[in-house]
Amino acid sequence: MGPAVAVFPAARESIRSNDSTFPFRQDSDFHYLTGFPEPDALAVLVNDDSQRLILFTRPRDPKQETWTGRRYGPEGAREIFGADEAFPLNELDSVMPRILSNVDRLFFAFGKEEAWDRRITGWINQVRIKGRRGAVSAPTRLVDAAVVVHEQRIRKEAAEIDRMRTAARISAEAHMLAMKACTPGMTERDVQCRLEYSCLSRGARAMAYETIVAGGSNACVLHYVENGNRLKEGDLVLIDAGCEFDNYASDISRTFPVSGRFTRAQRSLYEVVLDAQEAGIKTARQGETILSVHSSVVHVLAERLVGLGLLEGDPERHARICLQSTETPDEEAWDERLEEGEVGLHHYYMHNTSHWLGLDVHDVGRYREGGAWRVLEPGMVLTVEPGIYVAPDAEAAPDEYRGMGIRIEDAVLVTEAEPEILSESCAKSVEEVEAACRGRW
Ligand SMILES: [Mn+2]
Repeated sequence: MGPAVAVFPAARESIRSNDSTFPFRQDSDFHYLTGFPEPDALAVLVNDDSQRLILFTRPRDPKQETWTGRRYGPEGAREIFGADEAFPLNELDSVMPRILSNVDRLFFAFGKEEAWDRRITGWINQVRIKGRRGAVSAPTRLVDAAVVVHEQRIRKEAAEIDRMRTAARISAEAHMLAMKACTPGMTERDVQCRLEYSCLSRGARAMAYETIVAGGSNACVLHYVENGNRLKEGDLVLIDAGCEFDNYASDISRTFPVSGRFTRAQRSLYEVVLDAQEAGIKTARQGETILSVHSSVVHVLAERLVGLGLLEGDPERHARICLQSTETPDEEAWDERLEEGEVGLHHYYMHNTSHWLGLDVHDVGRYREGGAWRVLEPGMVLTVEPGIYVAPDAEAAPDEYRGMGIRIEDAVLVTEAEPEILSESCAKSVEEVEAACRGRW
């Protein structure tokens, strides 16, 4: 195969209004390949006789830097980030056609940002025009660079796992601080602030996603981020929150009593979700799949919800129907269905058990290969996050469980041996959680 070039743009700064911007977060693929933290940069990987990294960056500009912060400039790109060559951004249009000359394959994630699509097409056309005079040839094969990098990102290296462990440890501490701080009468926002304060003061730059603090039946709204209600004595509160450390995400959910002690009913339902989560984590081993993790979870939930009177009939049948509901959203296509008016497990557990975790909270990488769920390998990180959500108006449910939403979530690293729970240090059993609420865990 002939020479190849891959092109990866950094994230842009996005304007909030006038000259203020939203907090900048580097593009994950760009960060993965370069570590370069500035906007308005472009990485070019060249594979011909040599293998080179070329970075285009904003030029040094002392006047501008006084306003918007220091820049590394092309010199810093070479000296600190190991670029073999570096140019100021304003030389892009003159340098890139030269780099793309006599290249066979061009790797680029077309379709993500129109401005880059057009600019790159422009460079290719310039090479083509020159090529008509016979001197050079333009790339003839365009390959989706995103797929290539995403398949690399799904298997984490040791340095990445270290960062993910740190992110998880910081978030675990923050969850326990929230348990300790929480008292009836506080607002969900009060608890959110304490949790995020803890993360940021321990070295995280930002949260990895919007923090969910959901008191009482707000927990039945899966992505509740209003966080504006008051927490009531006797209610549970569900927190789904995780920080980012060095651009790597963590993702933890815990559910605990506002007043620090589970009621009998809360405890029963909590232990169902906990046992299901533990069964899921045990399944997260090499050779298994995200579907088999989900299946372990669903079987425990079905069995135990029949025991509590939230479901009726054969648990095995409920598990089968629930698994169908997550595989095939179209109910008409199921080969087994609920009776008219019958309540199924998917009415209480309507989401999947796992997603990949890495630089992004819902990380990249294929879930299936050729239609089949992909096999778990050492180095992959996935969440295991079962939940049970009993809406306040769930008429078929026993009174005592109505309005309860419980989710328990940890991230798990698949290894050659036992799964490693990255957020292991976070209180989770009933006893641990009640102790953490008293500040004694
Ligand atoms: Mn999650």
